[in-house]
Amino acid sequence: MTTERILIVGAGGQIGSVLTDALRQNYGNDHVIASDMRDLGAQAGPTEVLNALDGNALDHLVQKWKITQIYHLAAILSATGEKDPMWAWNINMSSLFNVLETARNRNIRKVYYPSSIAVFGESADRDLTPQTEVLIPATVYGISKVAGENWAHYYFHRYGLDVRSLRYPGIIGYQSMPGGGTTDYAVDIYHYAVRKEAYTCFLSENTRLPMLYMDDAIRATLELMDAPAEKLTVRTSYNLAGMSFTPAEIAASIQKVLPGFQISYAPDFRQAIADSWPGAIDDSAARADWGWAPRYDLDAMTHDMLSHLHP
Ligand code: AKB
Repeated sequence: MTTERILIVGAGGQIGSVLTDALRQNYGNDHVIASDMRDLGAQAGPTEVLNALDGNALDHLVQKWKITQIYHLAAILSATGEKDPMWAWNINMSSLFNVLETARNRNIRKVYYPSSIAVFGESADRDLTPQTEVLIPATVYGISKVAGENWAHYYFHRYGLDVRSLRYPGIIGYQSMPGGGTTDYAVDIYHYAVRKEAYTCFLSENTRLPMLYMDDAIRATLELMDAPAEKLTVRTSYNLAGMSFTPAEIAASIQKVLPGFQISYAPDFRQAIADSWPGAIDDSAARADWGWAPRYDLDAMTHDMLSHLHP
């Protein structure tokens, strides 16, 4: 019987909702408390309404549920953040500080904080971005993740707080919809395909970006959090890779299963964000330190997505 009690902040989001189910399977429904800004409704385990900007409310929940681990998934993503940079910065940083300070004060055992490929930008190697790279992001989201990674590193070295982090690429899953990212097209496209609708992509056809299937993303997160602390050599955030593809390549993968599927291109402001990101990243540190290996390539993902979404 586990003594762990896990609080998920942002459990209503694309990754948070799937991670909640996975953690409940591992730890038991009552050991995982799902919190979000909005009411999550009836679930298999406890839920709470939490505004992550309210540090006192967070501290109260941690005491109420005798929390031992926090997964902090609430954030404003790349595309939404560009519409109001100061608002996005405030939400992303204030919520992180609330989590880090509560964790430090309440002797939380482990914290999970996702970073992103959005930390990379100007002067990064686009072809296979190394773990240790110059970080000059083009978005406020990326800036907040660079800062967040460094605060995670600081809390680990200064206070011994065991914060762990992954630089997620675009995450694609059938279980939930993304909200406000530049990689969202790669989820939307499957929903259009199963409805037999043509899809107009907001990125140009040859825009290559790193992506990861949801099953792999969840497994990576759980494996990192389960890894022995002494194995972890990266205390900012680990590069994490699965596959890389362009909109034209994902469309071709869908057309192998649904030959009538059609795509056209109308790049908008998100093109500039995508152009600032790498096409592929080098995750050899994650592979060496805690045995990371993705299981899904593009066609395997397409098969799984379409078989789950098919009406
Ligand atoms: C986004 O597109 O903003 C996110 C990310 C890559 O972090 N999906």
